[in-house]
Amino acid sequence: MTVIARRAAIAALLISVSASAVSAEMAATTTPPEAPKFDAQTEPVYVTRSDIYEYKALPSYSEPAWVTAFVDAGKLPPVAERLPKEPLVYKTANMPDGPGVYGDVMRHVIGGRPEGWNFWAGQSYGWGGIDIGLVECLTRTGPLFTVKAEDLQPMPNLAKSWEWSEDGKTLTIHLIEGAKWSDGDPFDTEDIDFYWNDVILDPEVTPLMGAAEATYNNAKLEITDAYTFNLTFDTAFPESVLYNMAYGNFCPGPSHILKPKHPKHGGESYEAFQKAFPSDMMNFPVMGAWAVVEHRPDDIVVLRRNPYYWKVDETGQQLPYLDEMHYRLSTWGDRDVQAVAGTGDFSNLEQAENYVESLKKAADPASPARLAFGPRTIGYSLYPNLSGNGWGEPDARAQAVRELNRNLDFRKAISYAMDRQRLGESLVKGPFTTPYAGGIYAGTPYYDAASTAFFPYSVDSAKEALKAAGLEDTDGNGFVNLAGGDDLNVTLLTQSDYTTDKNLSEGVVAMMADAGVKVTLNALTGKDFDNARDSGTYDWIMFRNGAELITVVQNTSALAPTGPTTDLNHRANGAGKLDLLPYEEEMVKTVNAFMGSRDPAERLELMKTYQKLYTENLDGIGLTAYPGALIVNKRFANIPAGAPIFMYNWAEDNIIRERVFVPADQQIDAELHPNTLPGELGGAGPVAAN
Ligand code: BQZ
Repeated sequence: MTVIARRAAIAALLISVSASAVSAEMAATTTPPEAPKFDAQTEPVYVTRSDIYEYKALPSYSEPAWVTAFVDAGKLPPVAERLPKEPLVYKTANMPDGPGVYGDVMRHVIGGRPEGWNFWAGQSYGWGGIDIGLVECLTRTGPLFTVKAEDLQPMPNLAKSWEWSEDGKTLTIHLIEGAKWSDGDPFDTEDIDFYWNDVILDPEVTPLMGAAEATYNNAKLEITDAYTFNLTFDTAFPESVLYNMAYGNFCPGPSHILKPKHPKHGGESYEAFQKAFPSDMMNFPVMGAWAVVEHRPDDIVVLRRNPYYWKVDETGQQLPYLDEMHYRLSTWGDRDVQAVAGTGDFSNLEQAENYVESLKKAADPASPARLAFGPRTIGYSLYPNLSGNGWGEPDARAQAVRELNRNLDFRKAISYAMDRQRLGESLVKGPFTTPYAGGIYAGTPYYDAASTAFFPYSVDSAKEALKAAGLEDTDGNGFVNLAGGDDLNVTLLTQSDYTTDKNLSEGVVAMMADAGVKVTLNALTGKDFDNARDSGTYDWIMFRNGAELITVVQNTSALAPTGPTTDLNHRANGAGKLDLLPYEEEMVKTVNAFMGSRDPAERLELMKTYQKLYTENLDGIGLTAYPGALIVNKRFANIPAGAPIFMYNWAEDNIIRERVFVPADQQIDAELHPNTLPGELGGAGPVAAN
């Protein structure tokens, strides 16, 4: 060998040695970087739940004058007969602007589309607050952002009160008495019985939200009388179950309408049951403040006040104050644009790409809208599908990816490959975004930095981790190969309705390519995305996290695969089997212990254990977190200070829309069906008094 060749060989050896010496170690995990300071612009006024409302009879009640015309025409009973014995009474002292006046409309803009009204058989109403307003639930959690820590419990709603037995294994629930559906039919335990036996417990029926059968700890339900029922549990005091009776989970439907269409009660089939109330069928009975009276596809959904709504203010005015509600059927991005322009009235500013423009517009004193940032509770994670036993029926390629997903070194490679700072800045520059390790969000009650493992950006470490997972680029084309020689090819499921989801996903594709892994996007819209997510037909998914990683007490069972369908990225296969990894078994034990504990100190420790398990094992790969901003038109009154766009629920629930009003001198003339009420189910829509 010539001298030159020898020197070259030595140099190459030195480089390879130094390279392998340099990359022999993956970068050590750290705690997450300090988030740039970003104070929420407004703080809530902290109160107890009973400061907000109570249930009691008032000496007299009133209604909009145009509704009295229906009573005078014999089309409606007097308002006192339309209300429960003890209506839910919102307290004046908790109303930022006091009792309101009737009239006007809130004009929402949304990116979803209503499929039909059978929420209980899985039909979407299009999100954006439609379902939150139409389906009321046993308890309520949205407004809990204003509740003092020492009183933090779900708020009563259709369930007026509850108590536990001595041994904590029986929960007795008392419904509000005398409330009625928007068509006048009584709300009572007939509705509970149908919801429990013919929705929750019927394996052929899948509600739109919530892994119901696992959120009630396999409880047994027993009806006692028209307004009382018991739930009995195997374990004592599973208090988290009351959180899982809020929006999305225990929101009974109108059994007098649903039951006849259910196959167990004479209905034709499960498919016919699901499709029995199509989105062009008007006046579907609700417990919510407004009912649907018009739906112009891809244009607008219009709702009119529910004359039987079971809530009042302390002066006896039946709520809501607003007579009409609009949902303009557009895009989520357009919701921001219209809210700052004043052609729409509300937006959860959650797509960081729109922040600068929205802030600029809202900063103008003449701006029609108020914009207020809240805490950093919007965050995205990349979740590998962790099922190895067939959830989502993977083909050979997908199965090979899942085997890798179940390998911690492979998940470490993904995490090391993520330049989270750059991902965040690709959405918006400035103090908004912060690298997010995954798991419980920083700045929230159960977060503990010392229990949070953060894998810093390091392409070398990513490559080292891939090698440790048995993956190398054997054909030199820049992408690692599977044993059979093919390039590893991963699909990333992302929601195409949101610019943010697509931008982050494209960032992930580029960064994984730098690390040597080929990723291709599968961008789906709305229900298709939700269906792919829930059926497990994906390798990796880009997901905007749920409430459980913010408050921990909401949807707690979703923190781990505590049941066959509770977890986002690991659900049971067709045979109902969950092939949990050892750390997942530990997470399940920890979450179940948390749900069974009533000791605050113990609960804090359990969540430190959970956070360690989650972030050290990369159950999800956190990417970026940032604050959302609530944009509401300035004409609305009674908007609570510090309302986050998302915490225990979305702002459509948090701001308590039924007690929002517009002062008489600021009302606009935007009602499309003034002085009308919802008509008969299936009828042409709103009806006039005469
Ligand atoms: C808020 C929310 C109210 C669903 C939906 C949508 C669905 C998901 C999620 C959000 C929209 C808005 O979120 O983005 O700001 O108005 O409706 O429900 O993303 O695709 O399935 O979980 O809530």
